Amino acid sequence: MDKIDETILKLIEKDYISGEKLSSILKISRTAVWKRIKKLEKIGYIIEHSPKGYKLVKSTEHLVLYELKKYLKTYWLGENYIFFEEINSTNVYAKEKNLPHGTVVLAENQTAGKGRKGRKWISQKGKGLYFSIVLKETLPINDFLIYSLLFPAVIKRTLEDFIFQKIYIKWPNDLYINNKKFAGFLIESEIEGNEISKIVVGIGINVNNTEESFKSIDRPATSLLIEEKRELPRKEIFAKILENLEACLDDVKPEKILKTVEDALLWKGENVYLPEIDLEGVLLGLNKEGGLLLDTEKGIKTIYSGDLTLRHR
Ligand code: BT5
Repeated sequence: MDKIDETILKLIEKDYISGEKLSSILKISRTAVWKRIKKLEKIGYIIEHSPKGYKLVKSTEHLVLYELKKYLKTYWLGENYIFFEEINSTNVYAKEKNLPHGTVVLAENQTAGKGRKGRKWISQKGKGLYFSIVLKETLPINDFLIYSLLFPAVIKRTLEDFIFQKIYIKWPNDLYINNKKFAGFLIESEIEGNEISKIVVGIGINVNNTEESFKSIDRPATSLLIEEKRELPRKEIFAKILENLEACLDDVKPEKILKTVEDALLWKGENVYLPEIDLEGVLLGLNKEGGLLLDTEKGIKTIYSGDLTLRHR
């Protein structure tokens, strides 16, 4: 979409406007007007064609910039916004290109969405939120864990304003409702010396995803729609997420992040297992760096990375 498309939408939003009038206002041919109307319809705008002219009936649900701007109140986060109807992976794109700090890349669909450690993220076109944020800040490597906990903490708090259910955080950064995962984070960084110089935060949230899209997923999965039994407003949710993330990134408060994660920690007090290091123990909570404390047979251990599973004794 470009400025001409946006002008067409503004004009046909209020009243019927003929192709002839649009062509004279925009100084393009009537065929060009028609082609642009067709293009807008293709991205989901519903437009009435009548003898009186064109009239916008319903805006698209797709998160094109024109729609996002109606809700977005950020200063720098998303100022550079890149939208795709479909892409392999927003993280791959954001890593490959030299994009400025605060860029947000969103796709309505991903054909090769990435999870951590070579795993896959399954997308359903137009139903979830699949986006990547580019941050070009220097950060000491030791602060990385807390920094990466900021994203699930803020998104949990934001989403809870839209839903009734409690959201749990499966350390380090999956979001769960009723013991099923509905959001995941892929945080990839570039390191120079002992500092991080670029971070790409990939976020996938099942918003209005339906059950059949989870068929190929090997673990329990859910969406906000399934849990809340109603459709949720993707545009408002997305804008609010960016707004809250920007506020927290401008003023990182480690204690607040830790408290949010600790209060929402999935499986706290339960027996968990980390297969990669063959370690089992009761999940106690977090230490000051955001590491996980486990009460094991060999005493209290702190874990800084890994994938937890629940293990009943
Ligand atoms: C994650 O990895 O959860 C990170 C997901 C990040 C996705 C975003 S979307 C935008 C950006 N662009 C990308 O290409 N990726 C990011 P991990 O913790 O490794 O979990 C992956 C596992 O979650 C899979 O092996 C499945 O078991 C499960 N899974 C896959 N898709 C899912 C979905 N839609 N909902 C719930 N679980 C899913």
